[in-house]
Order: sequence, then structure tokens, then C-alpha cells
Amino acid sequence: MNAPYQLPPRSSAPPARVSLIGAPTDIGAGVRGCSMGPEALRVAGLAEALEHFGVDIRDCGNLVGPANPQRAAEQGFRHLDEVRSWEHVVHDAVLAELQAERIPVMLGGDHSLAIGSISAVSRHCRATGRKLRVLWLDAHADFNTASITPSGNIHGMPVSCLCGYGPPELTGLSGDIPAVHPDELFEIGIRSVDPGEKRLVHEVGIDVFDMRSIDELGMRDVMQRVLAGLDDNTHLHVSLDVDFLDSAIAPGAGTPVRGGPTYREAQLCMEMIADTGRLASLDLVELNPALDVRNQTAELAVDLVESLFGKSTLMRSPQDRMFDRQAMGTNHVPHAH
Ligand SMILES: [Mn+2]
Repeated sequence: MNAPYQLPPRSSAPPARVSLIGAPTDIGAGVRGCSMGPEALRVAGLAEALEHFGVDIRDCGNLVGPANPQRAAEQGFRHLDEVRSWEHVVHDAVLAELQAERIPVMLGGDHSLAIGSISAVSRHCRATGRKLRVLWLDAHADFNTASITPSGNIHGMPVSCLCGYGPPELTGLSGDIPAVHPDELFEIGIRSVDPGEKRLVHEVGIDVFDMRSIDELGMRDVMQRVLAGLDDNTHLHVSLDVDFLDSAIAPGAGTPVRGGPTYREAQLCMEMIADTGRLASLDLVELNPALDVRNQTAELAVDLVESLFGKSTLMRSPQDRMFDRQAMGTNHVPHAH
């Protein structure tokens, strides 16, 4: 009688070491409420879900920064001083976890906070001689500047600031300008871009895989392109704005846009990132519990993060995944953090 089929054992590499860092502020957003994001993700069981399949997890609690003064824009920015304070706090907390060889997961909070987290990642990569790749998963390009922004909300500006376009107190946080070179960053899922922003994104040469690319090429092809050429010396950072997801499945986003990736497309995106074994830091931002329905968007985010850290919903053997990695031009053991 044949032995029952068993999946081969997973990699013997040590489990991922993950640190949750709450950044409860909506200082850079137009709609208030994403300051409650970290708590909603905890209530949805983020730590327990990762712990369940062997991740070594530490919850660092919540950072503290200035309150939201709800002022109007001044010279193209809303709350620039307060945003700058938050970025420093986030930068320092993320850098400390990277230096402790852990994977920081920044729980926003609005997307302006990625200026702080990715500046820390950039600084760390320079200090350790690693290459950087950033995947920006979002409905929006987040490439506004003070002169072209319709609102002054800084959560619409993090990519431009990281690429060196913005006020020096935000562009220089990593110790080098730009913190991220345009060829190190890929935007995926984009479907809502302001006219001035569109022009600037093209001028700067950001690689954008908008929803039309995902429709035409398919998520698998898009992900193979953005993950091509990763090697053992690459630090992969994922910045996940929950408005990346179709608004029908993720109502709890500050600026929801319809026509985004479906549940399965989003899962495939996460699984292909997990297959590379290179994920080294993550932002989970723009979850707005005030707009959510029974915490479903937080629960969906937890689902996706599980996949990002290797929980596969597919019945696939490691050999199949090895084939995918070869197709991607990468070749190494998964989960080798
Ligand atoms: Mn965003």
C-alpha cells in the first residue's frame, strides 16, 4: 500500500524574526481614522496568525508623536512639522529592528510614514552593502509635490520624497538624497493619478504597473517582472497601502478606489513575494477602521500578511516553487532570513 502523500518538509532555515511597530497617526491623510489602524490589525489577530506558523514575533507597541492639529495646507503641505516629527520616530524604531536583524513591520497610520520606514531601510542597506528593491502596492502613485498637490496631504507624497523631490527635512532622512533611486522602486496596482503627478512619474522614470498592465499581462507576469534579478544580497521592502485592494473587498481604506486587484490576485502577489525568500521589511498602511465594516479589511490584511510570510493557500510543492524562482532569475532557499 502506498504511503499517504506528504508535502516535503519546509526549509530548515530559522523562522522569520518579525517586529511589529505601531505608528498610530493620520497626520498625513485627508480623511481621519487610520490612526486606529495598528489596534485594528492587532484585534484581527496579526501577531497570533504569524506566530501560528512559526514566525518569531515581537510586538514593540505603539510609537508616540504629535497629535493631528487638523490645519489647512501651508505652502503646499498640511502638517509638515508634525509629519517630520513622526518620520523621525518611525525611522529610528525601524532602524533599531533592522540592526537587531529582525524584519520590521510598520503598522500605520497613513502612508506618509513610509518616508520614515524606507529611509531607515535605505540607510541600513547602505551601511551593510545591500541592494534595495521597493515594491509600492497602491491605488495611487503617491508622487505629488507641494507645487502639484491638489490637497497638501503628505500621504500623497512619500514616493516623490523618497526619490528626492520634496522638502529637505523629508528627503534627507536616510542621510543621502535620494533615499531610493527610481530604478529601485516599482509601483503596482495604480489606478488613480493626478495630472501633474502623472507627468512627474514619467519624467523621473518610475516603473509603474498600473491596473491595465495587470489586466493585460496578468498578476503572475507583472510580479515576475518586478521580482526579476533579486539575489541573496537584495533587501526587499514591500509598502502595502490597503487601497491597493479593490474597494469592494477592502472598504476600510481612507481613499478607496474601485477596479483594484481581486482577493486571488492579491494573494498571488503576496505568495510570489514570499517565494523569493527576500522580504526584509514591510509597511502596512492606510487601514481606516472608522470606514471599515466589522474589521473585514483588517482581517483581509492579516490574511495577506500571512501569505507574504509564506503561508501558501495553494497545494504546491517546493519543487514547483523552485521552478518559479528560476524563472524569476533568483535561486535560493525560501525563508532564509
Ligand atoms: Mn499610498
